Amino acid sequence: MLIENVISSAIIRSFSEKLLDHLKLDVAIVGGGPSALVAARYLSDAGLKVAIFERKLAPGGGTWGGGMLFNEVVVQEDAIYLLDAFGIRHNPIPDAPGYYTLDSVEMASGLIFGALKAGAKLFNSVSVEDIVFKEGKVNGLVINWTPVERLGMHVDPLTVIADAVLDGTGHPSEIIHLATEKAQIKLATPTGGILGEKPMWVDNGEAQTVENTLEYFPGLFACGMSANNVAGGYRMGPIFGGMLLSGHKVARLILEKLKK
Ligand code: 48F
Repeated sequence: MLIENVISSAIIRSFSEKLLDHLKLDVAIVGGGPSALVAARYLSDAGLKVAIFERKLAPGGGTWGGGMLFNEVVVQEDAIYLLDAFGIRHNPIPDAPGYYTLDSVEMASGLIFGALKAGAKLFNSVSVEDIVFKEGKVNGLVINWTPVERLGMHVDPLTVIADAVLDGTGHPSEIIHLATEKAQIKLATPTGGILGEKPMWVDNGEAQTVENTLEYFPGLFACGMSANNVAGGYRMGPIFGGMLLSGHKVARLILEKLKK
């Protein structure tokens, strides 16, 4: 076989095997932002079959650009153990004990690498456009290529099935939106609906990100800014401890739910 054919057939075969092997999952994660990447790592470490579906070509969500494109972010003391677990370096801020700066590109790439090394699979340039909803339960995701979505091509999607679905889509909470609008799900919030994100209040937002990380409907969990949007939490800008802790918390919640 010519090398040109070897390369093409090897890529097509190994991608197809990967996708086929992940059509039935323990946990289907939507979005490859920081909270979801931490969740993916700990769920995979526990032996679960996990895949992340990320709309963009590059996963990492809102981590790459730091604050206003100054590519540094801040993490506080209580989440430093997670940076250490991923091997991501950090520097203490001299006049703010308990707070650290780190390179946002190292954080993004470190979280991605850590999740993949733990065994999670990542399907990038794939958009989740709907949920599978059968007999009152969220059973999986409806996926399509992002270029198909972006170009508005009339192409039917495919599906993946999962015991748990995690909405890690950040500020818009896209999957929980879909679930409330299309399946008329009542969420575990005071109104049964999405309360909507509040403006910036850093320390409050950081604490609420973790508190709001919950199972909002049987089989449907939210982490990170998605959880804050669902439960009406404050935003916090380029401090990421809450995101990392939210990812670790949701992994524990899902493991407890699936009892694996
Ligand atoms: O928003 P994002 O980074 O998620 P997060 O873990 O972290 C939030 C912070 O980055 C930042 C912040 C911290 O102060 O406020 O915003 O909550 O990443 C969400 C990812 O989900 C992808 C999107 O491209 C991004 O990479 N995404 C969103 N909707 C879909 C999706 C979808 N329908 N299908 C696939 N991916």
